[in-house]
Amino acid sequence: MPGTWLLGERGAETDRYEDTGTDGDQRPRAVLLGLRGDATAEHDPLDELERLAETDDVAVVDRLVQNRDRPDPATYLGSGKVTELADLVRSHDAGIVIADGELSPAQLRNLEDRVGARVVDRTALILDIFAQHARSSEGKAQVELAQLAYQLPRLRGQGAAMSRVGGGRVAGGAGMGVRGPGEMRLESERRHLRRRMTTLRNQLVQTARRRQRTRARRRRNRVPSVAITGYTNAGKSALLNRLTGADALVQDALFATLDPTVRRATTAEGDGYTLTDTVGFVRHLPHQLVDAFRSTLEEVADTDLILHVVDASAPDAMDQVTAVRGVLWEIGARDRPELLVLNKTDIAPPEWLAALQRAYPSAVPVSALTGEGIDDLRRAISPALALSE
Ligand SMILES: Nc1nc2c(ncn2[C@@H]2O[C@H](COP(=O)(O)OP(=O)(O)OP(=O)(O)O)[C@@H](O)[C@H]2O)c(=O)[nH]1
Ligand SMILES: [Mg+2]
Repeated sequence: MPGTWLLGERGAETDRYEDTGTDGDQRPRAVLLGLRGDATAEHDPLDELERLAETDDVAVVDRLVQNRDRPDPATYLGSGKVTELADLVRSHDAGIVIADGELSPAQLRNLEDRVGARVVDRTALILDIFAQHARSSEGKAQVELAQLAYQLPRLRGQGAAMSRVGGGRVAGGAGMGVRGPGEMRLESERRHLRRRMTTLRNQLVQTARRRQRTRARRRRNRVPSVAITGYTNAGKSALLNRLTGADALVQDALFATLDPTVRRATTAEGDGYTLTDTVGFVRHLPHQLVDAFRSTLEEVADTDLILHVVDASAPDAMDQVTAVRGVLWEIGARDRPELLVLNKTDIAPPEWLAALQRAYPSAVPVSALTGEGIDDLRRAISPALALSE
């Protein structure tokens, strides 16, 4: 059952979040929490967090934002705001607080204790969505590995009253020889997790090797490869379907696609190439996921051409482009030729589309939904592929 183990100690024994819903809506209720260093920012970062929460079947009942540059090291929020948050949680009868960032183990723990609700950070939320959407055994193993990497420093040693020794500090000397049962328990849990992580890594290495062999074979046969990449929900799978007649899952949800799909496609001149649809990116993609999905992502880094799909109807489309390029950089794909595709022209406000075209003059506008611009895209793909020879 996915989604059970990432929520820290309090989530370990329940399936998913506990149900705190009242009346018709059975979904767990959450208050979103964010810090804003730059109050003048054009779009509210909590909008994206809300979409992530909805994708994970959580009802958002309120938001709390504090203006400060840096999180409080102990409680993330300043202490006055913590009280405000606790009141808000109580008045909405919310069972969860979702924070827009990655909280340290101590911040999570302190905030939970002071607020009286489970505190989930953005990283845990994204990991949970991935767990819900993983289908293949490789995808499941990758997600589990990422979840364990997240969980390892956050273990608390269940059942025992832990001395307030933060994770990893036991070896510092102070507590030597006076370890209580909680610490023993904690160490055995850590050992268990590490063993499982090793098993998963070994399993993933095997799959990665298989994948490398397939790629090498295609290269020998001189079949060019194109990878579709882009921000989550940009329309990557819809574009794959439009270009190849595939029936990949298209959904108005974040991270609908996790497992790569490879299809044969043909250029305007009739030359064959492979087109791969794969996992989408997001701002601050958790590093545990980047690590665990490295072999999937390397498939992108290893292609002849990257089709970078942009949702032209998103108010923050340019930021999304920057975020995607950041991940491409991180996975070693920075020197790959990139063709930008401005998707959803059917619903993008014309002035946004015009601004994007000014910013990215060689980008091709299309609508994967209506098919508009797809022929132009086909025509643009062949020279881009030829360039990469
Ligand atoms: N109006 C409009 N909607 C589109 C277009 N292309 C995709 N969509 C919609 O956008 C949503 C996301 O499409 P997907 O193809 O699943 O997006 P994706 O990039 O594969 O998303 P993930 O796999 O979740 O990262 C769906 O609701 C699609 O119907 C388009 O050209 N126009
Ligand atoms: Mg998809």
